[in-house]
Parts: sequence; C-alpha cells; structure tokens
Amino acid sequence: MRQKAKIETYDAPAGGWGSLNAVMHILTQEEVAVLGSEILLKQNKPGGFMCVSCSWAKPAEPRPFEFCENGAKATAWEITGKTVTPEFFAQHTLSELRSWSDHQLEELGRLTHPMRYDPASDKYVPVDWSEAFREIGRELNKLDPRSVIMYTSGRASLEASYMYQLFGRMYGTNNFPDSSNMCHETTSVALPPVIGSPVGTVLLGDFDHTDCIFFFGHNTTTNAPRMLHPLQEAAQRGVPIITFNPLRERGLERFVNPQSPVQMIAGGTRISSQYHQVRLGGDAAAILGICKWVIEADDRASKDGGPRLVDVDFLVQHTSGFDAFAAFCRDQDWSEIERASGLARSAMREAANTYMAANAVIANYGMGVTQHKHGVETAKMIVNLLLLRGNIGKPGAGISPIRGHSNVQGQRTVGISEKTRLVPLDKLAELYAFEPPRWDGLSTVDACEGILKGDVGGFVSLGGNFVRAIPEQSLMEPAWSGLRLSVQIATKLNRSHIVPAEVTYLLPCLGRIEIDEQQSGAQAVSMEDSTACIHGSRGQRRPVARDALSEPAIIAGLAKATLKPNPKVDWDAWVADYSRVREAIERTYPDQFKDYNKRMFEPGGFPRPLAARERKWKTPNGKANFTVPKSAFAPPQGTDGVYELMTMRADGQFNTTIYTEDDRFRGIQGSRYVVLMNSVDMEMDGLKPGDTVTLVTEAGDGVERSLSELQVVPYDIPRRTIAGYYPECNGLIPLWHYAEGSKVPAAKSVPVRLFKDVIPEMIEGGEVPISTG
Ligand SMILES: Nc1nc2c(c(=O)[nH]1)N[C@H]1C(S)=C(S)[C@@H](COP(=O)(O)OP(=O)(O)OC[C@H]3O[C@@H](n4cnc5c(=O)[nH]c(N)nc54)[C@H](O)[C@@H]3O)O[C@H]1N2
Ligand SMILES: Nc1nc2c(c(=O)[nH]1)N[C@H]1C(S)=C(S)[C@@H](COP(=O)(O)OP(=O)(O)OC[C@H]3O[C@@H](n4cnc5c(=O)[nH]c(N)nc54)[C@H](O)[C@@H]3O)O[C@H]1N2
Ligand SMILES: [Mo]
Repeated sequence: MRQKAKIETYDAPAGGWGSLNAVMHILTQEEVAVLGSEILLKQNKPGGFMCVSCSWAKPAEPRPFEFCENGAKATAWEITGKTVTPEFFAQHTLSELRSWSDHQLEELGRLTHPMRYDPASDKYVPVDWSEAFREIGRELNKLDPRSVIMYTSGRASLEASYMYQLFGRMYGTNNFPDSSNMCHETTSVALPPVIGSPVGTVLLGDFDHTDCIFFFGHNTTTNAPRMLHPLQEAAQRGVPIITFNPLRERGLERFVNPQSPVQMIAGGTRISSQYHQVRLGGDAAAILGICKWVIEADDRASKDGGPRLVDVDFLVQHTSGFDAFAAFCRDQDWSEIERASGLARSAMREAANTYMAANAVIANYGMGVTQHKHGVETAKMIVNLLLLRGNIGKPGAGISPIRGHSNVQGQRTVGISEKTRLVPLDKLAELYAFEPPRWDGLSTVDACEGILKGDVGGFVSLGGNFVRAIPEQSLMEPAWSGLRLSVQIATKLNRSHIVPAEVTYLLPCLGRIEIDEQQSGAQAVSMEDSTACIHGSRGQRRPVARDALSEPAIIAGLAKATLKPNPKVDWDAWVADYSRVREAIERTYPDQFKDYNKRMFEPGGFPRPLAARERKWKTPNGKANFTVPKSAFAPPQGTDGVYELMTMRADGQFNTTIYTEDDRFRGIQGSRYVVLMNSVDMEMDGLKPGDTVTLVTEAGDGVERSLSELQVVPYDIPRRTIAGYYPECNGLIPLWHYAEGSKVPAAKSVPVRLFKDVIPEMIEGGEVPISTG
C-alpha cells in the first residue's frame, strides 16, 4: 500500500517564508547546514559556481543571495555529506535495490568508487580506474560503433561535452541523444526554418524593456524560480503577464521575494495579470484566436485609414508568408477555435488587446508546449504571433524557450547532437585529422527503439537517468539486459545504474560545485544559459568522494583506452588544463566563442552572437517565415471515457531526482502517487477525494500499460484532463507517442482510461471500470 497524500489548499504566495523553511530543511537533511549556507552565497555569482539546477540567466549584478529555494535544494543535494561506498554495495544486490524508490536511491549520497557489476553475486564490486578504462575500451572495440549510444544529460559542462562528442566521433558514432531529445528538441526543430536560430533571442536585460510578457506551459515558480525576480520587477512596473496553462498554478499567481523584508510582510506581487486555462494541447488554437483578432482589427484599421495594428514595415522588410497566414486566420471559424483552445473568444480578445497595446513583447514557453504531439507547430505559432508586430530582434521583445538543464543548450552548441547537419564535421575532420561518421545518429526515441529491437550493443551515459526519464518503462527495463555494455558516469545512484547490461560499470564523477584539482591547478568549467550567455564556474567545495574523477578526466581515460593515439588530440594536456579544451572549442567555433578564455568570467556571461537578435535571418529564404498551421485543431479530447493525462514536475524534485514527496505550491504532501482531476469529472465517475484509481493507457497496440493506487485529488483543471507526476507515470507513455518532427515524447497528453481501485478480495476480477464518458 502506498502512503496517503495530505492535501491542503496552498493559499500563501510563492516564495516568502515557505521558501526559507524549505531551504533550511534540505540543508539539515543533507547534513551540510553551516558549510552549505556559505557555499550558497557563491551560487550564480561571477567567480563563483553556476547552479546545477535550472538554466535561467544569471544577472551581471547579482543579488546578495542569487539562488532560489530549488537551487539551494540542488546544491545541498550535490554537496551532501552522505556517501554510497563499496561497503554499501557489498551488502545489497541490484535486485534488492530495484525495489527502492528514486528518492531512497539518490538519498544514499555521493558515489565514491568505480564499480563493476558482478552477475554471479548480482552486486557491484570495486574496480581500479585503470582496469575499468581498459576493459571498457576493449568492450567498445568489440562493438560496432553504430550500435553504441552515447547519451548526455544536460548538466555536463561545455568542456566535458566537447570532449565527449569528439571521443564518440573518433570512435565512429553519431549516436548522441541528449536529455534535450525529451525536452526542447521541439524548439530546436521548430525555430531554425522560421527565424534561423535554434535557440531563443531574449536576453535578461530585455525584461527591463518589455511591456508585455506571455507564458505558455511553464511552471516558473518551481522550475526556474530566479526568473520570478525579473517578472516581479516587470509586474511592479505594470507590465501585463499573460499566462496560458490548463492547470491553475498557484506559483504563477503571486510571488513574495524571500530576500525582501518589506514584501515578506506585505504579501507579495501578483505575477499573472491574465490566466487562461487553455485546453491541454490547445495553445496553437488559442494563439490562432489571438492572431485572428489582431488581423481582423488591422483589417478594420486599414479600411478606416487608422493606425495599423501589425508592423507593416517589419512584415515587408523581414518576413515571408504573412498574406497566406492572415488569410488562414480570417477563414477560421470562432466556434472551432473555441473548441480546440478551450477558451472563450472574449478571453482571446482580451489577450489580443493587451498584445496590440504593447510595443515590445516577450513570449516564454516550456514543456507544456514542447511535449505535445503538435509541439513543433505550436512553437511556430508563437513565432507567428510575435512576427505580426515585429516582436523579434528589438529591445524588450523576443522568443524565450525556457530550457531545462543548466547546460543543455550549450551541449548542442558544442556538438552533442545526433543530427550531422548541426555539427561542423568538416572542421572536426580538419582539426583532428580523422574521418568522422557522416550518417545521422539516433535520437532518444530512436535509441529506445533500437534497444527494444536488439540493435544496440552498448550504452554510455554522461549523467542522467535514462531508463527512468524515457517513456515505456515496462518494456525498456527488461530490454536493458540485452545490451552487452552499460557505462554510467554519475554523481548519485539512480535506477539506470541498477538495471544492468552483461557488462556494467558505474563510474563516480565530481560535481560542478566541487574543487576540480588538475595538474595546472584548480579548474573552472563553463556553461550556456537559456539566453545563450556563457558563464565560467568554479568549484567551491572539497570533493566528498576522494576516488571520484572529473568528467573530463573520465572521458579522456575512456578515449585513451579506446582510440588509437592521435597526435592532434592530447587528451592528457586537455585534462591538465581545461583552458586548452576551451581553445579547441574556439578553434572549432571561432565566431561563437571568440576570446573564450578571456571572456568566460564576464559578469552576466558573454552572449553568443545570434543573427536573429540582429534581425538577420539564417533561413533558406533569408526571411523570418510565417507558417500556416496544419493541426491547430486537435480532435476533441476525453471522448468515450478517455482522459488526457499530463505528466509534470512537483516542487520537491529535479527531474528524476526526488528531494521530498511534497509539492508545496499545489498543496500536496507526503505522496507523489496522485492524480489531479476536475471535481465534476470526479462526481460523474463516483470518486471521492482520497479514493484511489488505476490508469490504463488507451493505445490500441496490444501493450498493457497501467499504474495503480493513485490517489485522486480534486483540482482546478479542465474537464477530461488529469495530471500526474513524472517519472512515476512514465510507464504509461507509449514510445511511439511523440511530437511530430522532433520526436520529443508527448508526455503532456497521454490518453488513458481510469478505473476505481477496489480491494481485490472484495470483488472478483479486480477493478471496476467507471470511466464511461
Ligand atoms: N526545481 C526544478 N527545476 C527544474 C526542473 C525540475 O524538475 N525541478 N527540471 C528542469 C528541466 S530539465 C526542465 S525541461 C524544466 C521544465 O519546466 P516546465 O516547462 O515548467 O515543466 P513541467 O513541470 O513539466 O510543467 C509544465 C507546465 O506546463 C503545463 N502544461 C501542460 N500541458 C500544457 C498545455 O497543453 N498547454 C499549456 N499552456 N500548459 C501546459 C503544466 O500545467 C505545467 O505547469 O525545468 C527545469 N528546472
Ligand atoms: N513523463 C515525463 N518524462 C519526462 C519529462 C516529463 O516532463 N514527463 N521531462 C523530460 C525532460 S524535460 C528531461 S530534461 C529528461 C531528464 O532526463 P535526465 O537528464 O536523464 O535525468 P535527470 O533526472 O536530470 O538525471 C539525474 C541524474 O544525473 C546524475 N547527475 C547529476 N549531476 C551530475 C553531474 O554533474 N555529472 C554526472 N555525470 N551525472 C550527474 C545523477 O546520478 C542523477 O541521478 O526527462 C524527460 N522525461
Ligand atoms: Mo528538460
């Protein structure tokens, strides 16, 4: 039986005293109280270390405490005094550990020693680094490089990521799926053809000049809390913030800056001035509605000779496809738009009026856009909206996809990509005198398909928790035993480490907050934030695990053991002094990383040059392009008793890392096995708060995917939409259920049926279906 969740309405603002309490709690839990709090003062400051949590921009003039509640949790979690040692592994088989929860596994602390799996005892046993490298090198050389996956989670530095991709390509593979393949790959696919940049165009300073902010599908308070500071400042200036989210997120309503004594007493600032509870996956239709209002208002202005409501000069000079898009908008029927968006036309008019009154508009978005079947198209609709009034490439305006991991954007910048067209292969070939593979590699979903088919021989993981983050767990975990080799480079124990292949290694690495001593002294690393600014980061704390190596040292060790010596790549020299790696990155990308070593500690980071910011469009036709949506009108959801399930993050987690079982702002405590549900649906289905249900995926492919004992929680969410937590619900997502074009798993809309749980002894046949439509 699972623990019951305690449900309490959270009606305090986000931030405030609750945040301070949560920070104190995690510091104590992780046994880092005194030291931790000193280290927190260096978080996200020039010369200090860059937070290991989210990728939000770091200001040039930081606040005294430039960290948030969740950043503090992430720091405490990494510099914990707890360790998981060879003695621990001697006492536990992997079969036993597989019954532990995600929280229990990571809560054990930092991995201290390289380990090899011993199938006979079903345990990890200690191994020397040199032996581990040698054996992994030998195994890799026995495998076809095409059958080897080299996964990266978005935390590794630019230096480590560059070395990793070079190692992989010299070995012979382009199979570089990244956590981005489950995240903002939708953005990376959507934006290049329309604005010629795969990343956002907004800089932190733009928030000082904007006069309207849109938010689509991002839970900012929990997932990029430092962003609340510029938002709060903007809100105090009277800037409207228009939020689109099916779920009423408490944290997007009011915020108290825990660093401001006055606000702590006064009760904070409103964040969202309009809150539109759009239908799940209905954003493209909602934006279409807004665009239709703008275009029709402009048609009237044009007819009456009044001031135009679209930016005519910008449209003429910079864009292509406006006429077709405008015609499409005029043609659409309001009743269809209302049905598909779940919003009244008056709500869309309200948003359109605010949009038209603003001179500079920023549009932010997160996983509520990217993790949908039509996510690519929705991201393009956001661009359409911005282009109408020239809101890209001017101060205070732009598109702002809010990336997840702290360096996920940067990894793509330095060559972690399965798509060869995004990687300067010729340059790599020229610099290092080798012939890189020219075929496109496997994305995350492709890699999973390959593993299921038995085509994959080896899996190397630079961080992350692949088996837990992907869809289709019930098929994927058993398939893992078909792999010959699994190499896991990690800081903390997680599920991916205890699902073994034939040959399995667990290699402990230093975290970013730790002092990384190499031959030339303590090393710094760097990362790219969500606004394409590069920051240096210096470790601050002596490593807890004395046998752990840095990521660059581990990659170099693997590379030297696997590859034939190449006089053009001196792996040892790179490890001795990471500034040499940065020189190599600069040689590979001279425009992007000019004077890299000199500029990496510039306050606020140094911005990479992005043509779209200057209104130069690196698209095939040299213009910013409007797109006519093909699928803005998703079929009606929730018919025939099917619900649409979104899987999301709680306040007490970082992805698969579960700090606590609580979701403070949503008022849920003590359990993550819950389903948030509209109270009318509950009534129709005869459910009371606290009843438990089983979800069964409606896929029609013969695979059974279900999850039981989920406690029902009434919530302010649209009818026929339910919400549960990632990663607990991941087994419900079919592998083939992903965003068209980007293959990002459509984790935000999984069709499921809902059955009330009954105690099995009481009724024969187990469960009683109650979801009848
Ligand atoms: N503390 C903390 N910080 C994190 C993370 C973490 O786990 N914990 N994870 C990091 C990572 S890797 C990422 S990618 C980001 C993720 O940050 P988010 O993008 O905020 O991700 P989710 O928590 O999955 O929440 C998505 C939000 O989208 C809404 N939503 C769902 N479907 C729709 C829809 O159809 N339309 C609209 N408009 N909204 C919708 C949900 O209600 C929810 O509020 O955060 C990063 N930062
Ligand atoms: N259903 C559903 N599934 C999702 C999502 C969703 O919203 N819903 N979100 C998706 C998204 S946006 C993402 S980004 C992915 C995340 O997928 P991943 O990035 O693969 O997963 P994480 O949970 O971030 O990885 C945590 C592990 O990273 C390791 N680690 C931490 N720090 C370091 C370090 O410095 N170096 C190394 N080598 N290892 C380290 C630790 O061992 C820790 O256990 O999940 C995706 N999956
Ligand atoms: Mo992410």
